[in-house]
Amino acid sequence: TFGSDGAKAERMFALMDGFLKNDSISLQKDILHHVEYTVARSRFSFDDFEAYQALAHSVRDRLIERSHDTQLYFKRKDPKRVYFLSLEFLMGRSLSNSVINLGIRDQYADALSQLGFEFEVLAEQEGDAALGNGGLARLSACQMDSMATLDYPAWGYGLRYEYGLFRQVILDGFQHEQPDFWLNFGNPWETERVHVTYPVKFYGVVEEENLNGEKRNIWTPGEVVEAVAYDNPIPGYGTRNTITLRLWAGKPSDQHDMEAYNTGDYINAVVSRQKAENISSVLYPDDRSFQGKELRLKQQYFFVSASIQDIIRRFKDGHTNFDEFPEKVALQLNDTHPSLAIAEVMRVLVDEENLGWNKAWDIACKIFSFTIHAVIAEGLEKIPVDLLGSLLPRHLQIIYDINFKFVEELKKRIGLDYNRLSRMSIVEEGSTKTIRMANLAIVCSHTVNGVSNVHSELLKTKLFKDFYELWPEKFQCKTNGVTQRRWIVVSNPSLCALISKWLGTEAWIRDVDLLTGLREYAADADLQQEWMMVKKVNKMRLAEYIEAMSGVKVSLDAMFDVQTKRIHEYKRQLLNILGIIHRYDCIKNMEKSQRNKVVPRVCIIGGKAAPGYEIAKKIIKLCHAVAEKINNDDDVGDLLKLVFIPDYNVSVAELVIPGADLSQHLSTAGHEASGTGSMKFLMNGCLLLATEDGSTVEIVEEIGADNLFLFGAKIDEVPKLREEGSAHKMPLQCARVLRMVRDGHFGFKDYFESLCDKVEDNDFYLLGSDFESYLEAQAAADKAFADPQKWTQMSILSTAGSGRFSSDRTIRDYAEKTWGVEPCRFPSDG
Ligand code: GL7
Ligand code: PLP
Repeated sequence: TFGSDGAKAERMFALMDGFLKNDSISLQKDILHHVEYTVARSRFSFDDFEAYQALAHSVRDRLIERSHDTQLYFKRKDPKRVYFLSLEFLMGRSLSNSVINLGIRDQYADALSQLGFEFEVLAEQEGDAALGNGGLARLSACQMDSMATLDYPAWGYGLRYEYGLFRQVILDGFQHEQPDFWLNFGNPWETERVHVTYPVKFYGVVEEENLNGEKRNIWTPGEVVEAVAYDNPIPGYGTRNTITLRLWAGKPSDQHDMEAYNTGDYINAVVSRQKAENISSVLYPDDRSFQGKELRLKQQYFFVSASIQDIIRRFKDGHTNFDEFPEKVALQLNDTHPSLAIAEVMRVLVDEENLGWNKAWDIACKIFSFTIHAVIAEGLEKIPVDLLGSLLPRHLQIIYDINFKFVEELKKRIGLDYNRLSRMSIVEEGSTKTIRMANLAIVCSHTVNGVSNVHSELLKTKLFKDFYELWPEKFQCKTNGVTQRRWIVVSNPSLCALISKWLGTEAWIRDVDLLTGLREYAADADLQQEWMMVKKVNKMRLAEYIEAMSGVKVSLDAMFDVQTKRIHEYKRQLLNILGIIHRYDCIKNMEKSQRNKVVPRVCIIGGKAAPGYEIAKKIIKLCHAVAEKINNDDDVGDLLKLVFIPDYNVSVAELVIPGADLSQHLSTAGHEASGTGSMKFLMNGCLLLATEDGSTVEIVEEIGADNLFLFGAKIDEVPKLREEGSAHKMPLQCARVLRMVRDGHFGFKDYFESLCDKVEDNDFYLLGSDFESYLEAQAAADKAFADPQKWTQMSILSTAGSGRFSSDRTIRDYAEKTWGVEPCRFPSDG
């Protein structure tokens, strides 16, 4: 390193603009070098996939160089760092995003064309890194991009699953799950750090020992697994800073079970060693509810323990006094999944660093902050005490101790209100005693936040009211955001160029508030013309994809109406499908002469259902059954098409979102904590048809209710409507479409019966009561679409108002108000 010669180091940093050159000849040589020596193919003969691999390795070299510089710089400046702990990261592809953030996309495209390849074609060779389920996981990825771009000294920590989110395959309209063994052909972006490994302990016993008059708890584990680091570089845009997403994989430890070898059971010992790798092998594909499964708990602790060991090692490299720990470390808990980190930090500080309980607790309370992504209590993790006690006996003791002290303190503050005490307790008594992970996280964190204004209010007034009343100062709101780098610059290059042209600058890519500058041109006929052209090009791209996937030819003049997201009852894809059946029914019953008034639509639905979520799977089947009927009805032709896009993931989203005219966000009010898909559609000039839920409420504030189509019950109306239950009348149109399904109009009538029952019996998600209002909003959308100028103006205003929903804004807010970290920018322009 640079030692004590600060001036020399300063000079080094100023001089260095990287060892690798980015001119076309250097890039060509680098790519060919990797073809020959990394991919091990002849440089005179290699195919697209091999070219992609070599290209990726040459980009990786540049990323590594920058990430070394960044880390050395951080080390020298020693700023407070933020560690973002998340069990899920939905990164998607890395190639295009990396070269764009590095600012060398055009140079690479040029170099490749000299070699006879096309950048776009090679980019299509890359598979998705899908180490997460949906919105929560994609949010982590967007936030990493913003942390890098805004020069924050940040690290991401997670798990390197060998099987990412399952691939969705549709057979006869039914969802089937196939494993996503995404590492099959290697992963050119990651670097295995064979020297960055930590032992992670499980099971065993805890014994109290008396050491020189002091009591100490000694945990003797029954199993030890080694965690190995895999580093993934995250380049910032317009900066040389490149931060790291460190993912842990399990490997057998030498300490694993020497006993078994010694007793001579060699084969079983080897087989059992292999089990260590299972910890990080598969991502849990359910984004609805947690399951008290041992493997899941093991995954949580495994990644938490390795991360905390790594963080403490980095701190100790330069610091000896733990009093400084909170000045150097902020730990962000992304949902409750990593909240065992609290017990782990306490264990390390008390048992290994011997700081004493009070001092350790004081430190822990200064470093943790906690984001809640759930809306309802049932979504919160509760870990059975028996399970926790057997897997992590010392942690259970620590959690009991935290709870004991918390409850004692609480009694002093609120008296002996036993109902409230039992609601707030970290330990839930009951037939199965459980640990409430959210309560643990709230008790220890200095800041707790929701992910939209309405969600943050709900946390204060409903879900965690007791805690809010105790500690109002802890509760904050951090409305989610998405990165405009991936969601405009990478995925919609034509729109990107158009925006830059009209704003006269590319500065909005780092300073997204500049997008508001588009407002003054929203009615400009020239901009509108160019805007429509861009949309058309993107629709063409999407139409080709649809035809390739489903064989359905769609008209570019039709409104492309999209609902893509995980399939959930609360997201109400069923409402969408019932609306489509209604539309079909209306067209069929219309005089032929009237049909020219119908606004043609291509309805696009996509999303995965959790493998065990029967109702969600039926919704997918219903969508296919209805599509089959409509798409083969020549009488309806281009007036209505319905397509299901299989295997919705980040790459598919990058294709679908820019090509959408309208996008639907139909959650029953009060159920979507935020929603982030809507923000991506908004940025891409797509109009929203939505309920006033989650972040939509803020989108309305930003773009005005005139520029989108709102419908449905509001959050505070929902409880009353539910109480009225079946007493409220099902609207006739809704009853009619349900009848069509029940009568077997789309086949499979027995199979769909339970779907219809759900709506007609208790209608928890209020499809019936929102149906008319939904149809009205749809009619308003048709009317607006029939007026291209008006529609285009609304579209421009949507993009212009999307700046507030950039993850740059979210991350700056976390950094300033929650983490207390400051930018630490490598002294160069990138
Ligand atoms: C979620 C919320 O459901 C979603 O509304 C939110 O946008 C997202 C990111 O904050 O978090 N919570 C959750 O468990 N998943 C989500 O997508 C899977
Ligand atoms: N899945 C993928 C692949 C996404 O890109 C997104 C976008 O945010 C989501 C899920 C979340 O969508 P929504 O917020 O609409 O649920």
